[in-house]
Amino acid sequence: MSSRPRVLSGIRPTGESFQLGNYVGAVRHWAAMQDENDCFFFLADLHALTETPEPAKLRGRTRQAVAELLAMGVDPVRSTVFAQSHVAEHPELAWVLGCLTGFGEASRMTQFKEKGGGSVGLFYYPVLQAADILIYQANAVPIGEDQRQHLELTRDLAQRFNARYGDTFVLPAAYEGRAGERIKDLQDPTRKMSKSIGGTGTIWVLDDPKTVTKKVRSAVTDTGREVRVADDKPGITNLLTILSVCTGKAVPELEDAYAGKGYGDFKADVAEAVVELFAPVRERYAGFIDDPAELDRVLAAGAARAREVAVRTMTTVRERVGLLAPT
Ligand code: AQP
Repeated sequence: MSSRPRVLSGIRPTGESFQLGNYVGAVRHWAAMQDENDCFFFLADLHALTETPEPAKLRGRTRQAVAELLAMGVDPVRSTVFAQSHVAEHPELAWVLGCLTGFGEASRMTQFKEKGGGSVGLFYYPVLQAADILIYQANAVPIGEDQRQHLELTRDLAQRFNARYGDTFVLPAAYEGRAGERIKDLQDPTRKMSKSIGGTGTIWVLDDPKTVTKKVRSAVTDTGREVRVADDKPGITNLLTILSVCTGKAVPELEDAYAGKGYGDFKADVAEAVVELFAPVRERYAGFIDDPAELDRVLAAGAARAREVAVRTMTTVRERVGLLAPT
């Protein structure tokens, strides 16, 4: 077994492709943490089902998502890359954990409340998420602020299980060292850029250069002319964050560089920086997507590796909770 800390993270294969925010907030960090950690990265297709996507679309999108992850630097040799639904132990453990979750406890999850209710699947989402993490005995989970409550629930459930049935699960911590940049929608910079919103406010990782340029140029800006971060300038603040991430330059340095210049020049540079950032991703993607058999092989190999760990954990869980072993 690897002595490196085990890190687990997932992403839903929803939308047209991944968007700039997914890259900035998640996948670029995944790519960077592969040497020092034993990484398990999965496509959360079971979680995507809460939105009841078109079946053919979900299937196609899941394979496409693998190609995108590889194009963005996820390496299936160093990391275990798989589809959640290929490891049946995830929903199996979720059931066991659900039996330890209070109805009131699950009802308090703010993400569920924010979505205004919905299916039982959506209600169960955080419990499945806890199973995703605990089944691999993950030490750390790179999460955004919005996922903190779900990680707390995961730790509570692990502790509850361990106290009742004996030490079984590692308690996962939030992965430290992940920058917290949130990318906002270009058309409504008060909300986050999101796959499910789409439209001209979302930059897809696979957008061609012309489309990127058009979207950035028509991004909502604020009154005034100054290129600087401010609470009353959410549009410009967002574009500064994007430029900073793409160029590696700190925001104050960029504010200085654009002092006295108008929004036009600034937006042109932001567009160019995003195009440059994703040009190699688009190129690599074209190579990967042309070979679906290879993508399926990547998923099959990843699922086999993931299953090894998941089956081991689930065998212990079954025994501890008193399920009679099949003969
Ligand atoms: N705008 C964003 N800025 C920074 N990080 C972001 N993430 C998503 N949007 C931004 C991060 O990407 C990962 C994706 O997780 P997900 O696809 O499982 O769900 P999500 O967070 O709900 O992402 P989307 O794009 O908004 O998808 P939909 O529209 O389908 O819900 C997470 O690590 C998230 O923090």
